[in-house]
Amino acid sequence: MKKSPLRDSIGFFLELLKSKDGTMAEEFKRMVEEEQSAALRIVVGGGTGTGKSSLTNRITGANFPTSHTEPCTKEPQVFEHLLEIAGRVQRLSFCDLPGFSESAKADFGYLQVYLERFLKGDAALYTVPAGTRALEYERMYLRRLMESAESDAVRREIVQKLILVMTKADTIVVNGPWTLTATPDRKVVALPDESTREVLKQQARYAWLSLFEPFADYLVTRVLQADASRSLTDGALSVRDAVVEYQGILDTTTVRDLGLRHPSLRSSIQKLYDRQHAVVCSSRFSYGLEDLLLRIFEHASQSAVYRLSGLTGTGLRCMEPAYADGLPNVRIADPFRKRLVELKFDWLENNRNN
Ligand SMILES: Nc1nc2c(ncn2[C@@H]2O[C@H](COP(=O)(O)OP(=O)(O)OP(=O)(O)O)[C@@H](O)[C@H]2O)c(=O)[nH]1
Ligand SMILES: [Mg+2]
Repeated sequence: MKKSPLRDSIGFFLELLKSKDGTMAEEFKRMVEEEQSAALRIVVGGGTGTGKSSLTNRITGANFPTSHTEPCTKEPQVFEHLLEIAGRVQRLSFCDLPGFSESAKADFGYLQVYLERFLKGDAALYTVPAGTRALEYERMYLRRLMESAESDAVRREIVQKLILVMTKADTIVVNGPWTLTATPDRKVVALPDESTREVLKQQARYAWLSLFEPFADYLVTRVLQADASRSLTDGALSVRDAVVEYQGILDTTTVRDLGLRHPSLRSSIQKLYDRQHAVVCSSRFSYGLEDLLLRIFEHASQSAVYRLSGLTGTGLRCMEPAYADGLPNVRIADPFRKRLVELKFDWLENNRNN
């Protein structure tokens, strides 16, 4: 996506808002329109079989081939998708890459493809499946990718674009199965139970640290806090023009200490820490996909969060009843009678007018 001052600087955005000059307002309008019409370029990389093509298909409606058994995607494949959010259309261009760990020869060939595509993209997803703690190969591939970058500036750019995605969350079941429940508009959503949610969160942190720790020097995590207008610097934490930023890796002790020193920033500091986790999702259960989109938007453009504050109702949170009926290892909660029912969707039909 083309760089624009709006994209680069929230300070500039705020200045424009303050301006009473009509030409500035026109300029602002033009830039917003330009940004809205540009496609966000999202690149999806990771090991073979981690679910990259399935994720791309589920989010965009593409129909890329997937395989239960063998390495499948051999060339980058792009699908452009129009997402309607809060009455506006956002163009999303997803580039699904071949997976690494297929063979040493293939992996070597894909390295240049990864480097080129990651640099062209606005956000680069790096997928690892839930439940995996053997992450050395993922780390090594990332290290190779960084080594093949031509300069420190390029390495920094790659790290800034990376979003770690933990796929196949539905395969994690701790104490009880996932629960399917119906929404008022007769769709179905899947939710993990408390223990599964907690384990997924811990796995998301573990995977994120495993992948990002070697590149901590390049890492900058940012969130917006509209009322944080006063600049400050406290070690690795800084605030400027409503952007709260942390350089490097946050731990829980630092989160607590910073929160005590800067109470007005406490929730932003917690958000920064939450960003330092993989985004947990499941294509099969349509779980976590809106969170992933929001993370992509925030990553790619600070200003985007203003126009995307209404990012719900994309349909990505829900499944069609007929599809959900075929899912294994789930139980169903009847939201109307507040009880668990058997794995059938007749009740959905029976309760259509409730
Ligand atoms: N349980 C579960 N399985 C999934 C999910 N997403 C993908 N899979 C399965 O994982 C396998 C691999 O999926 P693909 O989408 O082909 O994986 P890929 O990363 O594109 O693989 P390559 O093209 O070889 O790199 C298939 O059997 C999918 O059905 C998910 O969210 N949950
Ligand atoms: Mg694939």
